[in-house]
Amino acid sequence: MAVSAPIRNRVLKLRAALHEHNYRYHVLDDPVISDAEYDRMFGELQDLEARYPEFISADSPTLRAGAPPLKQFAPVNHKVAMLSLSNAFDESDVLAFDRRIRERAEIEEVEYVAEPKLDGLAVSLLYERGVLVVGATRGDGETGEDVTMNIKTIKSVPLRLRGKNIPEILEVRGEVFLTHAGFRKLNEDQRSKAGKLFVNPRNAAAGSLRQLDSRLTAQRPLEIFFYGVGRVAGKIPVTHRALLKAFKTWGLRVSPLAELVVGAEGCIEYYERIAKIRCRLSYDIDGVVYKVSDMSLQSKLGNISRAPRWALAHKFPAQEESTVVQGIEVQVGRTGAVTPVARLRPVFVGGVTVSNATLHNRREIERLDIRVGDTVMVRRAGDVIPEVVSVTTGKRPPHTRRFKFPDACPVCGSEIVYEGEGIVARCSGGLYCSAQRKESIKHFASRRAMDIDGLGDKIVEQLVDKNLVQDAADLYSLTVEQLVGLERLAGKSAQNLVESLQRSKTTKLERFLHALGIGQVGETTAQQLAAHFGSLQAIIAAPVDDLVKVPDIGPVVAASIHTFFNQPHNAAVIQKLRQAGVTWPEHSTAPEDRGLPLSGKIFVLTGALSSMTRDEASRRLRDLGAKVAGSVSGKTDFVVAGSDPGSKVAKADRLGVAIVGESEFLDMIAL
Ligand code: D41
Repeated sequence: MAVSAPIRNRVLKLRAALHEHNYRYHVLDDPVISDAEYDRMFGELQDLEARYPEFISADSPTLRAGAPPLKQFAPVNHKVAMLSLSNAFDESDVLAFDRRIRERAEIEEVEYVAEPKLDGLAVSLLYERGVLVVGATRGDGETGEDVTMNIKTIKSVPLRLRGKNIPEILEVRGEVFLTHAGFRKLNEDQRSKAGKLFVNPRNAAAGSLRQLDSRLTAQRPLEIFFYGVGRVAGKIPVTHRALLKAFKTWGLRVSPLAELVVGAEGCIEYYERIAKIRCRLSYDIDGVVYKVSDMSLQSKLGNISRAPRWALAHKFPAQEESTVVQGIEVQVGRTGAVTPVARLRPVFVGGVTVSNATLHNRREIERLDIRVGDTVMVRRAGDVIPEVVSVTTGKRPPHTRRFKFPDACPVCGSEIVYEGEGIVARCSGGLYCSAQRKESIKHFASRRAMDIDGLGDKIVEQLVDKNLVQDAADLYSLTVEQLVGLERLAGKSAQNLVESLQRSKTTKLERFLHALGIGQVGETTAQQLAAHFGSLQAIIAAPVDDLVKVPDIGPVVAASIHTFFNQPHNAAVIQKLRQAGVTWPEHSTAPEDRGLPLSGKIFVLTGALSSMTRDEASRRLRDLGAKVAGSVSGKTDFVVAGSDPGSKVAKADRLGVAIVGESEFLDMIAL
């Protein structure tokens, strides 16, 4: 008995401290101790609870490590039903929603809280006197499953609420989800254990939450945002907006993107704004939700069937749809990479009609075991290339055959060689392969390279097939007479093409470099090379040691550039282009020598800025003499972190690179 008082005090102290640090980390995003210190305190508490079981409690942070497995989940009756949301698919649905509310309430203008609609799982958490007692899934809205042990492993879930004015009984609702990074990490772990891979973050979150062994759930990086209440005994604020504020003070995480908007117009403006940043968020959302903020108006409006009249989910175009594989082919790219593609029955997904999807590589084909005739899920998110995420094997027709990756290039017949642990297939034909020649000429002519107006893909293909051009330089000796014979080129457009070829000869060094199609050198690297060296001669002459001084250029890219300029046939094509009259202004000194305020400084931008786009921020920085790199390295001087930044901040932190927020950044560019 004599020992127990100091031990009890220590246990309580550790628990209180761990709760506090957890809140600072997950809700305020402002930790004051290191992860290692946290782990040490956590370990000490675990140890004490194991030795003195009388001090174990239902709100102990140690419960986050999980508990021994259950046989099954117990059912939980939702005393206040978990309603669903009515959906809107276009503006007219939003206008009708707002009109109905104005008419029923007889008011001019309605205030809504708008927030992103997370693509996760709805859950309900019951707090009694501030302590988490039950966590349940939504189920059918009436009855869910008791997943309390699993919910307790989610680090951003408070096991005990903090602050003042906490209702005696408070049931809160929220969405459990995984970030993209968390999803990737989970699948990597699964792969290394030869476990089952999840098709998307939502399925992975669902699988993790419905784990009978909560010690496994504890390993999964689940997160939560809270957005509403169920049963309440006690007082809560009278507007939804104030409720979300109270949530935050109680330690319940809410979406940082939630905001008050006015009328249908405010809703639609919000929708468009979120749609623009959707692809930059670190988690999946499938729309936005509008909720009447005034809670007395909410109760006046009531429900229609299973959905409240005062809330609306305004959906984004689906990013995943199902369709049927009509064929599987391989394509040969500019650098010889052989990529399998699925030809699909056209399907509307992510706002466009998709009829081809990449299958990435041989390993992906093996993983999916995709076959002609299969029903598949296709995904198109943001501006990324559509891809096949999964095969619905249950719908596979009889007599399908496994796809066999070819051994020879389907275009030139050269042997296919494998790189990168046998995953990346490459045609060994080089410029003997007409597919590679066609692609490199298309790239040369493209808008962001030499910008040759009127030289479409179909024309390039004919020029190569008819042997009128062998390489990009041959384009400049084409005559109107040669061109008029081609399909899609009547007299006038042949004339126009010759003129635009002439026009393209006066260009910029960065465009020319980009057009050459040097391995690993995209538009940004081309710009950085041009800015750093000022002339083509200087770049050709630069040893690898000088090339790596350019932002974003590491040893691999430097070696690729160096090798490119040392190939006799590349040197010959460059000479032929210059003789044909391709020219650009050259600087003898690089711009960084001009003594601008941020000369020589290397910046990396991450996350969204509220005052300007990233492009605009880059331009402002360049105007001030700074360089803007795409990835963080030891050479980086500053990382500018906007909202919802990515892994770059963590990397900067690791490398000791200065991280500045938006206001600091604005100060820097206002110099
Ligand atoms: O982010 C979400 N997925 C989300 C779901 C949200 N932000 N708000 C929601 N609000 C509600 C009401 C208005 C009914 C409280 C919801 C959901 N419901 C919901 N999630 C799954 C079913 C219903």
